[in-house]
Amino acid sequence: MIPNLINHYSVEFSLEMFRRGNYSHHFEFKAKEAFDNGHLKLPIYLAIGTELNSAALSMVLKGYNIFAQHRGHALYLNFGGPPEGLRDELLGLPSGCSGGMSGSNAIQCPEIKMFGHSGLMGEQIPIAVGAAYASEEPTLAICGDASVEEDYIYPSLGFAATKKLPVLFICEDNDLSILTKMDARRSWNVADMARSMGIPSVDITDDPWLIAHHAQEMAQNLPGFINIRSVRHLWHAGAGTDGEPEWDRYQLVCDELDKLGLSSQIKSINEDNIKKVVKVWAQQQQKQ
Ligand SMILES: Cc1ncc(C[n+]2csc(CCOP(=O)(O)OP(=O)(O)O)c2C)c(N)n1
Ligand SMILES: [Mg+2]
Repeated sequence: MIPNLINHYSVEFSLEMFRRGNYSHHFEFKAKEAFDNGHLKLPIYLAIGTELNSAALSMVLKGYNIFAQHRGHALYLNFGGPPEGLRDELLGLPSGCSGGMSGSNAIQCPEIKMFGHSGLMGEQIPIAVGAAYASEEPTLAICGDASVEEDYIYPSLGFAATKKLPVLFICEDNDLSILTKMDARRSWNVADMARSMGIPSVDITDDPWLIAHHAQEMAQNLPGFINIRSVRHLWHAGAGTDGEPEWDRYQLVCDELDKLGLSSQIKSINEDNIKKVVKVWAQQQQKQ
C-alpha cells in the first residue's frame, strides 16, 4: 500500500491515462453492440473491466515489443493501435489489422510493435522471451491467470531470469479460466512462483496508478512480473453477462478523479471519446 499514490502523479498524467482507458471503454461497448446485433461472425473477447490496466501500462512503457493474448482490444487501442484496423478486423474485412482473418483473438499491429497470438494459451510468453533474447529490446509479455498454468511458461521465466532479459511479464488475473475459478485449479500464487525463479514480482489490484507505479519501477531493472487482480465484466467469449461484476474499476477511477476536482475534465473527455468512437463505427456502417 502506497498512501496517496494518486497525488504522486500530475493531473495531466491522470487525465491522459483516463482518456486512453475511456476511449477503449467506449470502443468495447460499440464492439459489444455490433456483436449483439449480429454484425460480427467470429467469437469476441472483450476487455470491459480491464480497460485501465493497459492504459496505465501505456503511460509508462515506451517502445516495447508487445506480446499478448486473446483479450487484447484495450491493449491495442491504449498503445496507439488505429481503431479502424481493430474495427475492421472484428468485422472480418481485409482492411482489418490481421487482414480480417483472425478476428478478436489474434490482433496485431506493426506500427505499435504488437505481435499476433495463435490462440494457444500462453504461447506468447516463450515467444516474447525468445524475441527479447534475440533483440535485446524491452518486451511486454501479457497473459491470463489460466495461461500462466501452461507448462512452457516456467522454462521461459527461468530463462528470462538467468539471462536477465528485458521482459516485463504481466498476468491479467481475473480469477477465471473461461468459467473455472482459480481455487479449483491451483494452490500456488504465480507472483510467488516467478519470485522463486529470481524475478522481482508483485501481486496487486487493478488500481491504474498502482500498475503505473510498479511497471515504471520494474522497467528500471527487468525482468519483472506483475500479477494484476482484475475483473472480467462479460462472458469469456461473446458479450453476455452473469450479473454484476465483483468491482468496477472504471467507475472507481471516475470517482477518484471526481474527488480530485476533475469532474468537468472527465466529462469533456468522456463526451469527446463517445463522439470519436461513434464516428469510427458509423464510418464502416456507411460503407456497408
Ligand atoms: C493450450 C490451450 N488450452 C486450452 C485452450 C482453450 N482456452 C482458450 S482461452 C481459455 C482460458 C483463458 O484464460 P486466461 O488465460 O485466464 O485468460 P482470460 O480469458 O481469463 O482473459 C481456454 C481454456 C487454448 N486456447 N489453448
Ligand atoms: Mg483468466
